[in-house]
Amino acid sequence: MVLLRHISIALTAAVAAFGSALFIALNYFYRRRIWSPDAEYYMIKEEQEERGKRQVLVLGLDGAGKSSILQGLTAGDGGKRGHCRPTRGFNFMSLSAPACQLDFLEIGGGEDLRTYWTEYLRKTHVLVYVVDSSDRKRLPQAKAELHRLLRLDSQLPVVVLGNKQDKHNALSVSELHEALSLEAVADDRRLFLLAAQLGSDGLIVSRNLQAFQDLILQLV
Ligand SMILES: Nc1nc2c(ncn2[C@@H]2O[C@H](COP(=O)(O)OP(=O)(O)OP(=O)(O)O)[C@@H](O)[C@H]2O)c(=O)[nH]1
Ligand SMILES: [Mg+2]
Repeated sequence: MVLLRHISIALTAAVAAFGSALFIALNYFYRRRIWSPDAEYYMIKEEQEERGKRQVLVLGLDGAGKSSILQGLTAGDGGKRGHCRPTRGFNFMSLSAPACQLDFLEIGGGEDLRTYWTEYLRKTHVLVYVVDSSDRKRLPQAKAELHRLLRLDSQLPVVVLGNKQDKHNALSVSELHEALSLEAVADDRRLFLLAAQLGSDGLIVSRNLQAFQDLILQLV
């Protein structure tokens, strides 16, 4: 009888000790995994930077020419170029530079996809915002979306590409500057507006493609 009581006490103590250890272990495990947006933000950016990768987010209204520009960036190096279908999600392209790898990520510009844009801002080193310079009717919308993004991250460097300069009704760079209210952007923001169009052998950016790539590399 006495022996049984000892066994029962020993068992109870063992269960209690095991329970406490489990409780402490679970507590430690979950405390380390509490989600914090800031922590995640810095972790992702640091991880990318450690691996020598920089993310360039490519946004703009549907039809602005984002996918074509990604294709056009590599066309000069023998990359293929052709008609792009509307992006129904994401589109990804990498360029290897001597110092780092540039990961270009396009998110489709359809109205339903624009809600995802902001989620990717935090992982991004440079924003390339593409505007169809000939789509005068939708320029106010393009401007509103751009300024929404600018308000969300006051530090992010931005390159605005005034695309489709080959079209007869395209706004010039100075007209685009005004139409997009870029004079209202804070002076300390690193923001550039460049003219662009697609040529038969790839993307043509004001000055030249190398200057565009060098600019991105300076900003990342
Ligand atoms: N004339 C002219 N057409 C262009 C130029 N750039 C793109 N396009 C055309 O514009 C259309 C839309 O181009 P996309 O690259 O698919 O546009 P997008 O911004 O990726 O559109 P979504 O993926 O729907 O958000 C295509 O028919 C392209 O061939 C340009 O510089 N000049
Ligand atoms: Mg696209």
